[in-house]
Amino acid sequence: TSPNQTYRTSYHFQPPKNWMNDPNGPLIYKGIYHLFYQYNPYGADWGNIVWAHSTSEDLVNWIPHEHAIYPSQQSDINGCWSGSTTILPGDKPAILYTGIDPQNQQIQNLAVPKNLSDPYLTEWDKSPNNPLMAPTTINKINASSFRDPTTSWLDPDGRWRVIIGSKRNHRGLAILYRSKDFIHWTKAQHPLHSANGTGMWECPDFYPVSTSRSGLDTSVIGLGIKHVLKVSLDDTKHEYYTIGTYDHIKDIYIPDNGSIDNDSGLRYDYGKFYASKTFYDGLKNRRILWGWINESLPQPEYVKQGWSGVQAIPRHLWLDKSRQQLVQWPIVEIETLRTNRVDWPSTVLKGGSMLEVSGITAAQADIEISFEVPELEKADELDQSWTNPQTLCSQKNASIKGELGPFGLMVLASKELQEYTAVFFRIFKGQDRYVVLMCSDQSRSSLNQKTDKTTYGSFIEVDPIHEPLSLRSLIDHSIVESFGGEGKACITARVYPTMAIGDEAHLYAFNTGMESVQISKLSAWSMKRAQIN
Ligand code: DQQ
Repeated sequence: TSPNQTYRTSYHFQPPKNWMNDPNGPLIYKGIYHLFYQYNPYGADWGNIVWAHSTSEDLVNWIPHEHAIYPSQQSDINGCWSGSTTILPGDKPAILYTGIDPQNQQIQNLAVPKNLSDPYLTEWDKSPNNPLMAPTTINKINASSFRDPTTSWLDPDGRWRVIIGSKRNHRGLAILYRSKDFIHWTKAQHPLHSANGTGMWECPDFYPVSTSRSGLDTSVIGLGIKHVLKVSLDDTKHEYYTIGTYDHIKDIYIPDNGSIDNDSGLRYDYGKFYASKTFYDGLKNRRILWGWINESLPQPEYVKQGWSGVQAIPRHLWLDKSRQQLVQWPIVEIETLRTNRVDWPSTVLKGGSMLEVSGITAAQADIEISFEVPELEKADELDQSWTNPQTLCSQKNASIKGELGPFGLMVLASKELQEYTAVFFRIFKGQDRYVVLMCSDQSRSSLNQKTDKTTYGSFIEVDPIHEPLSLRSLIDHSIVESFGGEGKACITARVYPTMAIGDEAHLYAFNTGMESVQISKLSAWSMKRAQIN
């Protein structure tokens, strides 16, 4: 049966049908970008997992290939789970991935290209040495919590390092292995890092960053460089990262502030975004992030629909000048899909008003808007107890009037506003500064009772006295990917409107607050359809 097309995307990466989850082993080879992904060839729910494979010359348009890795030997007969690629000396890609063996143990395998002169890397040979890493009675690794090898890095001592996600009791672990030849791996005594109370660490990612937008290849160490450790928490399906220092002599990672295990942790995305992975793009000198946007439909519904899961638009990422967080921005190539540009002159958006952004296809659009707020001193006081931004966004949803805000965008909105997704800001007066909250409110996104309508939110490190408050949203039928403060906070939502579909979808700038705000800039575009698979 062919999948229901209503909510399929026009420029986000999807296979033609069936289940997709984690992005795997992204890389660039001989000028061609590769994306592998967790895929079920037989249905729209999770299972029978293989590495499906597509390639692209521009990260926008993709062609499909045969599955790169699928169950074929003892060491992966029950599934080919997530993993990463590493470019070995001589420009030789290598995949490390988790195989599920006949006893359903999680073990780590190696695969290398059959033919290095094929830029599409369509065929992969599994190592006769598989598995390279496995749980034993001596290493005491938990055989059902040992998966998702990272891209490896080479230290000055000439040995490769890789980390594997794991847990012991409720402590999340980044188990470290070392190897001289990429085949024989020895487990280090200590994990690279661990944290109590987090549960299983899935899909860890570990890489160097600097405040330059130029990215760093994974083995680079040195002055001015920080490291990022990201983990995906199986218990909550949220990802957290910290910024810190990698001590390559002691082989440990030390976060600068806080840790993964407290809930003030940093996230790439405060909405639906999971099992993400970065890679270094040596062609354009940048680090790129891929992440899976998981479903907001319940399982029987997405099975009925015939497809499930989308990849977020790849994001260029770097270290913010504060060195306290990352900044992310959709790859510049996505702008080649922009068409029908609409610009507004500077416009006052009065309290309690809304203005339609017309002239573009509102269900398939890219919009950038900036606000200036003249009367900051009028801001409501921030209550000391309002520490959780997501809770605050749910309590003060898009319909709750404040002094400054909510103001922002109503997207995928039906004409009479029976349905809308609201992405907006509120400004509060904190102890010694203004505090900006960014929310994505899905509570009215659909009349369909069955979809997950959780509201998301984040505080965002912008100073509204000195800089305009900017918001960019990528809208693609059932996806709203929003970037606040030039990429300082990102929120991705998965929505299933029943009325605001296709030409019936509208886009508005709105201000439900008491005070006026100024729209200092607004540019919006229809997005053309990309050629995807
Ligand atoms: N998905 C894979 C696992 C990984 C999980 C299985 C994260 O390797 O831990 O499909 O979504």
